[in-house]
Amino acid sequence: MKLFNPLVLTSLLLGSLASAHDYTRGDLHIEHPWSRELPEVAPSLAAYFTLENLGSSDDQLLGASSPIAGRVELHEHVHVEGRMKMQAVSQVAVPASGRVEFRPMTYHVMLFDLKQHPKSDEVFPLTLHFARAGDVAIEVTVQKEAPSRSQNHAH
Ligand SMILES: [Cu+2]
Repeated sequence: MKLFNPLVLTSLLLGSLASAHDYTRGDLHIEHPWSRELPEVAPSLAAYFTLENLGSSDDQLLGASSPIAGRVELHEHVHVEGRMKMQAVSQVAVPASGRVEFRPMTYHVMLFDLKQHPKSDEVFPLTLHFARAGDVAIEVTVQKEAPSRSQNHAH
């Protein structure tokens, strides 16, 4: 007798939602949060999205948290002596009428001490902490490849 596996169903449903998704809180718009699928042994993972501030007041992303990670940091990539390395930053400015891209080789949210390794087409919760907009809960879609530009700006 074959039992239907509810995990498969969940994954199919999430898969159909895995195209562009976005969030709005006040003047703040968060586009298509995503993360690349990584092997189980990966010690950390990175989350990416685009922040758009449609208002006339500056905001700052101060940090983030997730139930799947023991520690979450905001990171940027910098050139140091001709090599790219990443380093933690205490905040990322989201200026009025401005747009900040979190994508590979620029800003990213870095999750450490992982309690789960989400697979492609699954989502995991992430809460972004903003100085003005407050806490915004989003879901990060895990995908095998980086989203295309058109997917990123599908709205
Ligand atoms: Cu990093």
